[in-house]
This record gives sequence, C-alpha cells and structure tokens, in this order.
Amino acid sequence: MQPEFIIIHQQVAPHVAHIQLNRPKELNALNLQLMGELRDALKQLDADDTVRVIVLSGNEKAFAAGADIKQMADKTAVDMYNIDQFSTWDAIKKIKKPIIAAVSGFALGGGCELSMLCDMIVASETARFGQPEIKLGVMPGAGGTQRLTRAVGKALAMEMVLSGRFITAQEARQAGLINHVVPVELYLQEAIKLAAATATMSPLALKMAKEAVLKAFDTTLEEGLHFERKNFYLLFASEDQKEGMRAFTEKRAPVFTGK
Ligand code: DAK
Repeated sequence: MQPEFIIIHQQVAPHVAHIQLNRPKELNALNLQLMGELRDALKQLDADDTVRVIVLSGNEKAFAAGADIKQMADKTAVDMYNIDQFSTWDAIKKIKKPIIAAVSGFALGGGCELSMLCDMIVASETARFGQPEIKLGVMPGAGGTQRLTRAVGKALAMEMVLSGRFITAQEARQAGLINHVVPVELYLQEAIKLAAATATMSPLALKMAKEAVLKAFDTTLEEGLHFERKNFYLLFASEDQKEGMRAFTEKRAPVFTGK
C-alpha cells in the first residue's frame, strides 16, 4: 500500500534516498499513521543495498511541528501505554544507515526530537528548533530532555524545555545541535549533497562508524573505546577495507561494495 503522509524519493543522488514528511496543512504533525509509515519506509531503505544514506525532510514551512496534539489530547495514560509509540521511535533509533535531516521552518517537540534521532542536521536560515511541550502541560517524551541536553548543554536545554522558547538555526548551529545553516532555497540540495558525499564511503564502514559514535552517548569512555576497537578490527575483514587502501596506493577512487 502507498503511504499517505510521506513521499519516498529513490536515488535522488547515487545511493541516496529521500523521505519527505507530507502532512503540510498540519505542519507535518506526527500522527501515529505518519510515524508508522516513516518507520516502515526507513526499515525498507535500511534493508535496500542500493541505498547507503537517507535524507529526511519536511517542507519549507515545517520539518514537523511536533506530535499530533489533536490525536493525543484525550488520551489517558493507559491509552498511551497501550499504543506504545515508543516502539516506533525505538525502531527508528535502530536504523543502521546514516540519516541526514534537512530542516526548514518548525522543528518542534517531537519534530525536534525526530531531527535529533537523525545523525546530521542541515537547516535553512528559517529553521526554528524548540521543545514547547511545557506550554501544553507536559514535557518532552522522545529524547528532548536527553539528546538535546547532550547536544547543547544544560543551560540552553533547560531554557528550551522549561520556557518553551524556540531557537533559531544560527543559535542551534552555535550550540552544536546542527551541522550547517544555509539559505532556505538550498537546504534540501545541501543535505542531499552531504548525503551524496557520505554515500561514496563504504556502506559497511558507515554503519559501523555510526554505531560507534552513538555508543558514546550511553557508555563509559573505556567501554566506548573497546566497542570502537572491535568495529575497527572487524572492518579489516571486509573487502571494502582492502579496496579502500589499495585504491589509495593506486591513486584512484575506491569502488566500495559493502562486502
Ligand atoms: N499537532 C496537531 N496539529 C498541529 C500541530 C501539532 N503539533 N502543530 C500545528 N498544527 C496544525 C494547527 O492546528 C493548524 O491546523 P488548523 O487549525 O488549520 O486545522 C495548522 O497545523 C497550522 O498551524 P497554525 O495555524 O497554528 O500555524 P501558525 O503558523 O500560526 O503557528 C506553530 C505555527 C508551529 C507555532 C503552531 O502551530 C504551534 O504552536 N504548534 C504546536 C507546536 C507544539 O506545541 N509542538 C509540540 C507538540 S507535543 C512521544 C513522542 C513524541 C511526543 C510525545 C510522545 N512518544 C514516543 C510517546 C511529542 C510531543 C509533542 O511534540
């Protein structure tokens, strides 16, 4: 069945796929169906050997203005428990290939959290990041107190989470939340360009390197270094390592196969 709230663009550059959130009238509010479609599309692209890097965008006005407030408003704690939205977010967290968020306009609440689940963020000058859940009488529930704090530090995270203030793309860049700020007409193009450059690397090395960087968030330094070392050794069992090093000595571009 065709998804209703996302559009999948295959091969927007060699080995790069692009998923666009597509509920524009609701500023891409993340309802359950959209999140399910996004999870399924990401899992499918993660298993597709022709894809090495995934770009995730909304539109110029909104990456996503958060979880769908209207859908959540009347839910009880038991409903929320039974719906178990976390399993969807956890599945997205497990995607092995790099995901680059292309953010323009609002990235709020769950939208900001979704961008932080991605591995790099390219934003337009008009992007606004925020965790305004506090204004709704709740608090972030999908990483907004944890990933945000690790990215921008306690002072700014506290301000965003407790006051609900949105930050600009420039502020987000200075705080280390995002990678690049570009003019609005270029944000998607630049994200795809970064994805295309990343996609020239060994797909196996990309996945293992992503896994190792993410490990830094939930281990001690010693355990993280141990994990890094194991992935480093493991890559010497790959054809891509032989090809990459041979290509260097032969002064040519490597041809990686992911084997
Ligand atoms: N939910 C539902 N509809 C939304 C929405 C949202 N988050 N954000 C915007 N819309 C809808 C508006 O209701 C409006 O619909 P109509 O009234 O036209 O039918 C349409 O999008 C256009 O919005 P506005 O007319 O408000 O547009 P403005 O430009 O005037 O304002 C705005 C833009 C982004 C400042 C404003 O729409 C706004 O404040 N939106 C809400 C932002 C927000 O509070 N976001 C946080 C939501 S709570 C979880 C995972 C994640 C979460 C929870 C649980 N689990 C895994 C369990 C996340 C929670 C959240 O994100």
